[in-house]
Amino acid sequence: PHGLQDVLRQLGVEADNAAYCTGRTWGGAPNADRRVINAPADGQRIASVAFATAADYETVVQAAQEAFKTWRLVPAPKRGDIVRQIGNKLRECKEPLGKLVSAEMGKILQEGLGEVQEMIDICDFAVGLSRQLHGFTMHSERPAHRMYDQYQPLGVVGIISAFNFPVAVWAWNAMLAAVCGDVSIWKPSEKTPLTAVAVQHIIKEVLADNDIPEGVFNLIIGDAAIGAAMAADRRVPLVSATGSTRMGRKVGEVVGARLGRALLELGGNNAIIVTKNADLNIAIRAIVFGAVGTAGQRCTSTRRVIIEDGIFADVKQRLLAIYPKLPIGHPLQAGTLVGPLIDGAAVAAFTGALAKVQAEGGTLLTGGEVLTGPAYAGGHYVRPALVEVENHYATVQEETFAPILYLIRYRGDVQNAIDLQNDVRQGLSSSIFTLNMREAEAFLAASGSDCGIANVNIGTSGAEIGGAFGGEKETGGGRESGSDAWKVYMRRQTNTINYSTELPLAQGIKFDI
Ligand code: UN1
Repeated sequence: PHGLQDVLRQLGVEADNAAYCTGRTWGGAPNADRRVINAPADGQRIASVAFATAADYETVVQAAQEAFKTWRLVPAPKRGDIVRQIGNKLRECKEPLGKLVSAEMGKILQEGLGEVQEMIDICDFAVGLSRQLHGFTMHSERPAHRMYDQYQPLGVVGIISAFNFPVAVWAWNAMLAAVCGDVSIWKPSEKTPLTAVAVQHIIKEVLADNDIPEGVFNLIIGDAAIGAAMAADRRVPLVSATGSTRMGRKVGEVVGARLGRALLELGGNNAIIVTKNADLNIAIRAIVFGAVGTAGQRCTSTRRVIIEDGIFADVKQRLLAIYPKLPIGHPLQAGTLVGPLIDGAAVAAFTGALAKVQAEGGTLLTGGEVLTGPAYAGGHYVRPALVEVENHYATVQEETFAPILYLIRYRGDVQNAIDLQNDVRQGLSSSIFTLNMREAEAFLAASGSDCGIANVNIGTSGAEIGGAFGGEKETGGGRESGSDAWKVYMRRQTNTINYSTELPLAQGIKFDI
């Protein structure tokens, strides 16, 4: 159905032997545990994938370490040229890869294509970066001395990615790591390994064309045990993990215990503030895309809308006019805006959160049904829910990875809205809709939003790759993608060079021998 077998063929993925890891092509150990990947849209089998063992992990790390020895010496702009070729291949494969993302993850085709575009964009960004990677120069206090700092490749970077952005978030990490002279080991979500296999085939071709060892980009498909091994492994100086706060806390603790670096991009509880000075036409568009786009499964999805009392009823009515008409259906079907959730557990989390929030006093305004019937057979479809709540409810304080939007009222000054928006444990993305300059600046001030992303008249989701991406508090503190996020992928070194015939000591210390 939907030509998926053609898509797999175009991408070089064998439906019954989809496996790939490391430096050497790997079809899966003969006794490998094989998992069947079913489409979240209709339960149809897409392919089966071999899972790696602890021994496979060892092979992968060794291939990565070996490749690092040569890759770190390749001039950065030449590394950038490899990334440029990967970006070009992704341009050629945008259509089938976007379709596979959509089929395997369940996001609508437009968003699947958007995700591949995000990969292409980060490739372009990384190519430019490969001629930069700047350090500073400083003036030495000593005569005929020179000081500067330089950034050197770090080593093996472990990348643990989540199902919801099965390929883009890997690209943010792997492409920056590559131009920085690092090699990477990718452990994709066990829910979405096929897109990873497809991407690895693309990479493999580029590496072969350029005589670069395959170990520069490694893929290992496995379960949480592989992620745990990576977190504990001193040969992996940086582990970048995207996913739930629960997962990230474990990774962060284990990496921290060995004083390694962890780049964590975890849960959000993102809010949009709507003041009486908002342009409601654009605010409503942003709220709906943020809340129901990707069926509420982005870490940047809008979970809360904090609305000024005087316009609360109006905003609620406008949302109530849209929600019941949202086209929910197969993600590859033209016209669909809301696809399925990833699996049955996600549906259970959705219904569980709705039951709990109502028990706490929340009012379900619309939606919340689990959809059944022929159009939804075999899939994990729900109707996005709108719930009127108070911010302090335990359920509202949690991130539920599903399309539930909480409407919250604020009274008085915009600072009251900002305080509510900050009053959660997570700190990823936030926005305010207002045409009033004082309100906008209050939101961006030191006493404003405490999130890693704070937008004005733009929703919480759909960030461009050029900015640093990540958040504070339980979101984990890491920054990926644009701006100077590359620095975490390199080791920093301060160099002082003496070209005089004397050895003056710093701080004017006399030490005559
Ligand atoms: C994620 O959900 O993990 O800003 C990443 C956005 C996308 C990336 C989301 N560019 O919504």
